[in-house]
Amino acid sequence: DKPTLAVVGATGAVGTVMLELLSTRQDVWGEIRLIASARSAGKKLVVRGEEVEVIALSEECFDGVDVAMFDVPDEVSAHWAPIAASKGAVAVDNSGAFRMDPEVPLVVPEVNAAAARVRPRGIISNPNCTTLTMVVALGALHAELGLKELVVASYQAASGAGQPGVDALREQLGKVADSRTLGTQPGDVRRAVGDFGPFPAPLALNVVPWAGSLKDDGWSSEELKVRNESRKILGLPDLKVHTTCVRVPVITTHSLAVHAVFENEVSVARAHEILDGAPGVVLCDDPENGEFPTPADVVGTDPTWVGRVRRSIDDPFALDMFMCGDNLRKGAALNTAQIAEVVAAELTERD
Ligand code: 2RA
Repeated sequence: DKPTLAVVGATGAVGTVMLELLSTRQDVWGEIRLIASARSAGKKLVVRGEEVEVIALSEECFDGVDVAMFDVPDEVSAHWAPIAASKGAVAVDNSGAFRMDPEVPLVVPEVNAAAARVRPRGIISNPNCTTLTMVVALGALHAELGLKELVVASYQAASGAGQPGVDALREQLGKVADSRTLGTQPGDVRRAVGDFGPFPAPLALNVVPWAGSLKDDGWSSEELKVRNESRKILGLPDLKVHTTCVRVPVITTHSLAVHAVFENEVSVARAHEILDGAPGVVLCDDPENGEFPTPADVVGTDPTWVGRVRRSIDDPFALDMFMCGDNLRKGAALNTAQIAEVVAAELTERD
């Protein structure tokens, strides 16, 4: 029998993309159960071309479930993923609740699929979307060249802050679109926009060097996630990572400028060869013809797009690159679906 899948958080921004993916990817699932908060129970959503009624989250929801995906806030996952696991399901969690737990693998199937098999708590974590924007391409380069150090600046889309982020950006853009003068005087955009939504400054006509919450020594939680999660996924606990996370007025698709230092001398030709052959990566690097990834072109696609590959002028061991990935797809729903499929294959093989 095909395994039973539960989607917890089916009505959210990532949940919506998840239903679309489950309807278009190879169908490895028997029953798909849709679960959300009591507020959304009774709603009917379409998955695999059929209407399915959403049920309210409860312990009984997990009866007979083989794999339970969680696309919910950290505190909801922290409470419910262990309950799903105690009822025999493998929980695949897209929140930050378990990512750095040494007993929970943090999995990107193209990089460390085997790690999904060792899950003492019955939970597998899906990385943060910003980490996911670069780690597939970096994993491929690391396997050949040995990664030593990363310097990263992110250009993160509004939907990383959920639907309220998207709503806020659209509203702000509406308020500034018709002006011929906004953006020329200090504070004029701030005053015109009024409400910043989930961001600490206006996002329209602006960039905001902040994502997440304040941690020790001035670092943001997002910057620490990029560092710690990259180390865990790549199996490089001592990797040096320097990150600045920035929000930009893009709806969906995160971008990253990456300076990567390797153990071995690098060349653009070798990097192109590696990236071109890497599963889940699209090399788009022909600046002479204006070809490089941009969020507006990448949004809605599955792979990590890499362009502007250059060898550092001052370090023959370092590459500079620009990467883009849809933060709701590979950055969230797609990677979760891929992990769940790895588990489904394992369960089916075991039967
Ligand atoms: C963001 N990475 O873009 C976060 C969401 N998980 O805000």
